[in-house]
Amino acid sequence: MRAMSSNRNIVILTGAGISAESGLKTFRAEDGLWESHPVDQVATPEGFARDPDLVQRFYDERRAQVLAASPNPAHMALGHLDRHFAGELLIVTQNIDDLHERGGASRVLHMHGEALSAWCRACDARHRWTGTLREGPACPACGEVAMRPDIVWFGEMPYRMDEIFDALARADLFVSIGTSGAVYPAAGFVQQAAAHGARTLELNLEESLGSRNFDETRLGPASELVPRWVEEVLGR
Ligand code: BV8
Repeated sequence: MRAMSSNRNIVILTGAGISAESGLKTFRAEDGLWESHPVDQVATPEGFARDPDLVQRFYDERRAQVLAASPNPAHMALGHLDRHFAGELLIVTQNIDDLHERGGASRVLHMHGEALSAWCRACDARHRWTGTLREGPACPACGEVAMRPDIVWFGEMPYRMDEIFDALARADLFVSIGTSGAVYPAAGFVQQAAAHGARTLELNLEESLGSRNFDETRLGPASELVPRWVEEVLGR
């Protein structure tokens, strides 16, 4: 198989596992996020319609945790890659935290939205938001009280899918880091990249639902695997 350092166009998909060592909960661990709040209660439009206060509080809590968290060596390594890799690079993240950006990466696409963003359903404006939404603040743009978390819930269309599909079609390397492969369409990206000839690599703590779809799977914590892989790609 060709050397890691010969790749010129890399797409990286990250999931909750890359932020686990920053202290942010994953979803499907036994003590995971969905453990205390079933998905359909807090991560669907129906759940929000049924009990907006519960959902606003759930994401107010996640927003505060994101602000209190710090990037770990995996985020820092991807930031280093972003600054030094001469080829094309796109980090598609399922995560709603901003740890990739705080780790120094800039070519980041949040396909499931962002905890630090509020979306006004009256005028469609989006605002950087570090406070709470449970009190029903007025939209800074239109003054209406109609703001929701800027998060893609189950049943909603992920953001910027065209850009993602285009990047997958052009990639010569697809790397999945810290995701269980449980949720679509993200879980299908590995097959799309492979169908266009990309090499596929999975870096994860344990076997995932999609491991059989990868050319290579390396098991271990992201904070160890990612810095090592970045050195390989940069040919160090
Ligand atoms: C949609 C935001 C239409 C909320 C999330 C087939 C095709 C298309 C859709 C579907 C389909 N079948 C079913 C569907 C519907 C649904 C779906 O997939 N359901 C599942 C349950 C079957 N999908 C949707 O509704 C999506 N929308 O389909 O629109 C469409 C169709 C096609 C094309 C375009 C549009 C919208 C889904 C988005 C939901 N929102 N997040 C929030 O954050 O609160 S999902 C949420 O769970 C995450 O964002 C992530 O995407 C997903 C999976 O989580 P992971 O990140 O993988 O985390 P998890 O805990 O599961 O795993 C962690 C992994 O890390 C583990 O493997 C663990 O071993 C590892 N790990 C742990 N520690 C470490 C580690 N690895 C390394 N180091 C460590 N230290």
